[in-house]
This record gives sequence, structure tokens and C-alpha cells, in this order.
Amino acid sequence: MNKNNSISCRGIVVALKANFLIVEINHQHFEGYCLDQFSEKIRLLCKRRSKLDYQGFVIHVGDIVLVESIDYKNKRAIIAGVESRISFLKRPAVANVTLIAICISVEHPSFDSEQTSRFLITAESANIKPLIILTKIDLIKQTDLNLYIQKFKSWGYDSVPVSMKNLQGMDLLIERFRETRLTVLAGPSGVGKTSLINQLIPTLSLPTSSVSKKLRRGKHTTRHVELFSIGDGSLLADTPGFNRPEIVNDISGFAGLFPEFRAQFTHSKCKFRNCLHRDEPGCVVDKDFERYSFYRESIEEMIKSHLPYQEGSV
Ligand SMILES: Nc1nc2c(ncn2[C@@H]2O[C@H](COP(=O)(O)OP(=O)(O)OP(=O)(O)O)[C@@H](O)[C@H]2O)c(=O)[nH]1
Ligand SMILES: [Mg+2]
Ligand SMILES: [Zn+2]
Repeated sequence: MNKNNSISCRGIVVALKANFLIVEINHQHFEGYCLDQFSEKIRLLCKRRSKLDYQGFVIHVGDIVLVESIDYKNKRAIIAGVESRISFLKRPAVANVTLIAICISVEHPSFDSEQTSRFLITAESANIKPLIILTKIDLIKQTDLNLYIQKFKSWGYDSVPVSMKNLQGMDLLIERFRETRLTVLAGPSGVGKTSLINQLIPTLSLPTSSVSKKLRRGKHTTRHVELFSIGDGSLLADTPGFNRPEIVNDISGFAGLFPEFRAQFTHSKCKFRNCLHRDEPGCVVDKDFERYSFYRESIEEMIKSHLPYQEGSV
């Protein structure tokens, strides 16, 4: 029997490639073997045990897995089990995310308030803390940048302004990433997610491309989710950009996804528990905040999409 078959250890899925999964493990898991030739982390090309396939369970990037039958000469192994997740982000699909860094550029592509809110709602509905990274700040004046920072503050979010051209803001960002276990860089195409990772890990040289002059949008250069180690056990996920995240269709829970509403709910309650904070009697929320119109339009859309179902079910 191959001696390697007796080894099993935990690892993290860092990428999916066709029918294979790439799992990264730490070298200390191989104690007892001659590992001097390997660097600190090893990436293994893995297949799943067929019993996992039968259970219909889909393994995603970020999943913590148990790997067996390790052939470390050829860097191959079999995934025998998956640990339960602490969180799951559906799009981009990443498990065990601890921070969503929503990258939003001030120009090229230009800032879009609704789009930014849609990314924030995605993070909120997955119950994962969002942080806004304001990119390409070399393209605007400091006074305009201050307005963006104030805007996000009024929405209830911190933002970190950065530029890959003059490296402004990078120290603060690195600090935030290093104190976080798994940060996902999410956001529209062309905002500079991959450029940011290349800056942090210069040995990578991942492909990036300029924003289309005609469409003023990114070219969807990154096609797959991939995790990269940035030291101290922290991981950063590059993800494909997408421009219009879907909003979760949850009428009663929707207001709770806005910090502006949450701040009010701590000290005041509407008359009816199912108040949707439109024109309901006894509604006590102050609707005088910037994103109220986005809330209102979204909730009306959701109500409309529920109507045929409700009528049919009465
Ligand atoms: N002026 C300026 N340009 C930047 C900055 N960061 C990135 N870019 C440029 O923006 C373009 C798009 O960058 P990418 O890193 O490919 O963007 P992305 O978010 O990964 O895009 P997708 O992979 O399509 O989702 C490239 O031409 C970069 O050189 C920045 O801070 N300032
Ligand atoms: Mg990219
Ligand atoms: Zn209300």
C-alpha cells in the first residue's frame, strides 16, 4: 500500500478548475515526511470522494475540507469530507467569508449609487460584514473624495479610499486584510480588484485589462474565484466582476438590511410588526435619508413580483 494513503489533513479549497478542486494545505500536516523541498503551503489537485457526489453537496471555494490519499509527489489528493460553514456568499460563491470588501471606483467605471447599494444588500443578506473600498481615487480631487466618504458614512458604512497608481491608502487596507481570515473582493467589472491583489502579491501578475472606452465598463477579465494567501493566515479572494447583483426577495426582512433603518429600530417601533415603512398607519421611521427612495422602489418591485402568487393562494 502506498504510505501516502494513510495521511489525511484539513485544507481549504482555493479554486475550482473544471472537475477538480485546488486545495491548499500547510506543510506541518506532513510531519514525518521529507518535506524540505516544499514551501510553507502546498496546493493539491483534488477530486471528491464519490459519496460526497451522491449526497449532492456542492463544494465551493473557501470550504474547509478533509483530504486523504495524498500523493504529494504529484500533488494530488481526494476530498473525503467538508466541514460546516460559518457563512456563505452566493454570488460570487465563496464559503466561510469573514469580510466582503466591496470595490467601487470613483471613475472608469463611474460611481453608481444603486449598484453600490445592491452589493451592500448582498453582503447584508448573507450576514457578512461589508467594507467599501473606494478605488481609483487618483482620478478625482480630494474635495470630491471627501463627499464620497461622507456619503458612505451617512449610509452607515466605513470606506477605505485607495489608488493603485500612487498607492494611497494601501497601508490601511493591508492592515484590515491581515486582521481578517477571509476577505472577498467583490464589485463591478473594471474597478481594479485584480490590480489590488497584484499590488499586494507582486509575484502573481494576474491578468487585468483596461476599461472599455466606448461602454465605460470593465471587460470581465477575471473569470474564476481564487483565494490567495497574504500572510498571517489571512486569505484574499479575487472574483469576477458583475454589474447588477440581484436583491434577495425578502419583503419583511428588507428594511433590516439597511443600517439607516436599523439605527432607528433600536429606539423606536412602528405600530404594526409587519410595517413596511411606506405609508402604513403608525409608522414612526424617519424616511428622510438618501437611500430611502432605493428602499421604496425595491420593496414596491418585490411586492409586485409576489402579487400573482398571493392572489392565487387565497
Ligand atoms: N487610474 C487608476 N486605474 C486603475 C487603478 N486600479 C486599477 N486601475 C486600472 O483599471 C483597469 C481594470 O482593472 P482590473 O484590476 O482588471 O479590474 P477588475 O475589477 O479586476 O475587473 P474584472 O476582472 O473584469 O472584474 C486596469 O486598466 C487597471 O490598470 C487605480 O487605482 N487608478
Ligand atoms: Mg479582475
Ligand atoms: Zn414603519
